[in-house]
Amino acid sequence: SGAQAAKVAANFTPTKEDYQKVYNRIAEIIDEAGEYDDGSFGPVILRLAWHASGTYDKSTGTGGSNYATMRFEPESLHGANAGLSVARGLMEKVKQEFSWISYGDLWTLGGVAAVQEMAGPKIPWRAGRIDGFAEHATPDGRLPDASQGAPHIRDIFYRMGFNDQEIVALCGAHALGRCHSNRSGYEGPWTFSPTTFTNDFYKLLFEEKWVWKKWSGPKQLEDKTTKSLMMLPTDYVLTQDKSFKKYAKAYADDNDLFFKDFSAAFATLMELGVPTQQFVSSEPWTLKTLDEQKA
Ligand code: ZEM
Repeated sequence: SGAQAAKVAANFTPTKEDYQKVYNRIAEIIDEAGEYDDGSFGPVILRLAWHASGTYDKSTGTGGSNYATMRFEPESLHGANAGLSVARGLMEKVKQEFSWISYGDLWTLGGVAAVQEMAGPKIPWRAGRIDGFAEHATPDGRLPDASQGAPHIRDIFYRMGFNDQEIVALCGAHALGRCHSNRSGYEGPWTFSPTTFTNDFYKLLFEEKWVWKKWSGPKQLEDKTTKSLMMLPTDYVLTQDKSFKKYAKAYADDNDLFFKDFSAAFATLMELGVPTQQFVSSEPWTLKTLDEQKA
């Protein structure tokens, strides 16, 4: 009966295997991008997970991934979130199939799936976020502004609780995806393989000569050799600031170190704003890629 079904649903306690099923569905959708960008929804799904988490303010305990407040206006309309309706729409399809999952868990699991399916490091992940309300939405200005310098980058990421090493590691995500002039105003990809997770972002920063692009758009750099790649002012700062440069160089020289440090910092990012007692397991889970499950 209907009442019985409702009772079963209410008593349903998802296990690691249930979250693996959600992961698998997201992984399939990532590859169903057709003509969209470079044939992958991975980068934009990753960016949703980052913007859902990067609003955290450790001094007030507000923001972060717990309540998935980007579902609400005005946060959904913040300039920094332009274009992320694409990713939220994709995640909504998954939510229709797995209605028991919270939006915060769904979006952060999307970030994990995007990194792993694009050949990145394994990201330990825990379930337990709950859906919040519009009143939990965060004010505009909590996410980084790409036109700014080192002091701004530090203000934003120190507010989340990160240090210089973690900042530089996290920014390596710009190996993936691209800028869209109709979203941020910036244009172009950072690397030649925008759907494969590598340390190429750092390598290119040091190996290419970067010059200011001559155009009517916002100030960005282009590589002098092919003029087909880009760097944001905030990306270039990672080679100019002494402390940032030390880590960027280390990641350019050592892909394993980058993978290890990115994984740790990204796992932390995904948990910002989630009270520890909410997590359903004390030990994080490592979910399998689609490829690993084929074996
Ligand atoms: Zn990004 N990012 N980001 N970023 N980002 C863009 C795209 C992507 C900054 C930023 O302003 C921009 C991190 C850090 C920082 C991704 C992941 C992560 C774009 C282009 C901009 C302007 C948006 C567009 O036009 O579509 C700044 C200033 C950052 C720090 C200083 C961190 C940390 C990330 C994850 C860990 C990803 C995957 C994209 C590509 C999105 C896509 O649609 O292809």
